[in-house]
Amino acid sequence: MSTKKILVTGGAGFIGANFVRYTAEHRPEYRITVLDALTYAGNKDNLAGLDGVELVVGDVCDRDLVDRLTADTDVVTHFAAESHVDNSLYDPEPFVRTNVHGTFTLLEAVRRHGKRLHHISTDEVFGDLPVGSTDLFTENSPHNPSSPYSATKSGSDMLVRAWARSYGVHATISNCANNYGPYQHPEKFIPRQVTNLLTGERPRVYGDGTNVREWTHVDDHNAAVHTILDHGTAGETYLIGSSAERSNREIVELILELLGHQADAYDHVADRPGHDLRYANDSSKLRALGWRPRYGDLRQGLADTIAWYRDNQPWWQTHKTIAETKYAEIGR
Ligand code: NAD
Ligand code: TDX
Repeated sequence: MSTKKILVTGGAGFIGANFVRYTAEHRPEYRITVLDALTYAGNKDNLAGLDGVELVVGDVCDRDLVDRLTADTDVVTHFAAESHVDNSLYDPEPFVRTNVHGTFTLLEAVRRHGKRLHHISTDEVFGDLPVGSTDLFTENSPHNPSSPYSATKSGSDMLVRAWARSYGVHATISNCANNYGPYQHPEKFIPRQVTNLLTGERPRVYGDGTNVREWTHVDDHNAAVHTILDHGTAGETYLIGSSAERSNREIVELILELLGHQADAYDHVADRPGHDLRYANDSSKLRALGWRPRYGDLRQGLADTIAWYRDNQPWWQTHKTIAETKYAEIGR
């Protein structure tokens, strides 16, 4: 087995840390270095118990640091981002900096050193689809972002496409739908509702709750990233999605049921400005490379996720208190 070095930006966040854990378990040929600024969303405890993983605390916009780490790796997977739509509406500046300038910094480093890059993105770059339709996003859907978050992720995707085409950078992009699983920050929808119930509060649903999301387990997302690293074509984009579409109301009702509450024991709060209606991906291009979601049963995946939050209150309690203070300021 020949060893390969992999640099994981944002590897102390939700999806990145799960990627590191998945890679350590399933792909022992990789030697892993994490570059993470440990913002409010990053937590070195997410990597606890992993021997041999090097954590470099630093900024993806730091040209010299990124250059040095890129020179010393074979592959870069780029997860680092500001990732929460509500935060982007409140304070967009860090989104422009990290998501756009950070991706630019990394692209210039992989260009200088001729390294392989996989860029992690979101289906939010395509805007939204009507609720009730069967339309799906494809790799050829035009970008039509709604929020500062999705606009800056769209900008980062465009930079990657341009660097691949004009400079021949060996880069691929994936756009995944909503993820769920362990280590997700309690500011996000599913962990917020689960931790509300675990602390005696009621779930809070924006608007009428008819907005639809396609939920993919984080391990399925990360397995897809490895499929693209192994079999993807440079310059190509791949959509990742489980086909498990649910309205926000359906998700909250399922969480309530799994935690033994009445299905209607939740509150509606003010809607998110510009709230995207529905996301759903056609992932047939990725499936042609051999990827399939393993968590076909959303109910079981959610039950496992709820159990993880129940067992790990010290991990989320402080994050939750801070997140709820921010939500109180914006009335949601
Ligand atoms: P997250 O907010 O949980 O983690 C982001 C990580 O990036 C944190 O560890 C943070 O410390 C780090 N980071 C932020 N700014 C940085 C900087 N300037 N330099 C270095 N590190 C920095 O996010 P996540 O949910 O794990 O998302 C990871 C990636 O996946 C993002 O690119 C996001 O756009 C994308 N994505 C997320 C979802 C989802 O449902 N969460 C779905 C599709 C795509
Ligand atoms: O308390 C809440 N109540 C509520 O109804 C919160 C936090 C959210 N919502 C709604 C808004 C969305 O319709 O739930 C849905 C999911 O919300 P988020 O978890 O904030 O996710 P979303 O805005 O869909 O974006 C997520 O998926 C795509 C990630 O945060 C992004 O990083 C990813 O790119």
